Amino acid sequence: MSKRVLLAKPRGYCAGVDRAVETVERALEQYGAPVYVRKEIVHNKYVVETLSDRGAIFVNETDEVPEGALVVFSAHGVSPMVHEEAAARSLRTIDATCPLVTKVHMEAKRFARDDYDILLIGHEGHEEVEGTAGEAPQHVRLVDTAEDAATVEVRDPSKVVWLSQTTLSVDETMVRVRQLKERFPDLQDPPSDDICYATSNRQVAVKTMAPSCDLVLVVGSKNSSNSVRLVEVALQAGARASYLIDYAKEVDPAWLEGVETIGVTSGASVPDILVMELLKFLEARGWEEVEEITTANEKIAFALPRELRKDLVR
Ligand code: 10G
Ligand code: SF4
Repeated sequence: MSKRVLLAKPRGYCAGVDRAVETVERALEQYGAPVYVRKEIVHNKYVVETLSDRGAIFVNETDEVPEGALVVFSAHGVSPMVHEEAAARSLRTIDATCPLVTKVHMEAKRFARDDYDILLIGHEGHEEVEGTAGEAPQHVRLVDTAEDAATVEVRDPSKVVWLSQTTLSVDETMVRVRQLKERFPDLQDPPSDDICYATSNRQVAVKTMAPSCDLVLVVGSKNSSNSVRLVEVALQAGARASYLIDYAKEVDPAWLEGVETIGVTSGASVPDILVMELLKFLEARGWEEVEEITTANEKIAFALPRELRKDLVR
């Protein structure tokens, strides 16, 4: 049996996550603990635990933050109401919303101003969707399931646009759009792709390797939309099995029985140290050969939030 690992590239941290995690780290250095963070800065257990150990306090809502304290908003974005609530409590805020999420917020605002109905494709209850919808609650209709697409109502079918969450399955989103366009032939496309480069690049990489894999292991947390999508994409693209794990120790030995080729990748919120630990775990069990499958080289990086940069001494 020839055991080998195919390692997807790109995988792991995207530019928005890198910036958000560094924002909390630098805020801790600059202002000292505690630094409050509204919601998980990114949807990764290890990241949240590590930052908590260093003095970050994760809360669900701004009313849990003491008056006048410092709070960081997560990479997934917040609605204007959250900014207002923070201002009402005189909180100092640093907004770590990814600029690519902000771009979608701007689109929502612009189309709402032009009085469009906005069909927002995304997962109900996800923080990003709540933030984007909050920009124009009177104009946004959420489309999550096929049933939503079949039943959603609009005021004027000639003035409708679709936007989306940034971390969806590219293929499934297109299915949803086609479904919507059958009902609303004039449905306008977003001015540019809302599903971001990192989400789509990670899906392309996993799609490329999945047909050769008996098993695809995706490192990522259960509440991480883009990580969960990678498992689905792996299975759709022909992997015989695929699982999402936070840590190498979660690999069930039964998954490895009769397996030769294992694909490994990770979600956009996952530090590469967790992938390296998984490779070590697999190496100890005979999977010593690792081949990287590169489908794109990512060079994008974002500057830290302005509110933080102004205080940093370099
Ligand atoms: O994939 P989701 O949106 O659940 O988030 P994540 O924290 O696991 O990954 C990074 C993506 C974002 C910050 C949303 S734009
Ligand atoms: Fe930004 Fe995309 Fe990363 Fe979300 S997944 S933080 S939109 S780069």
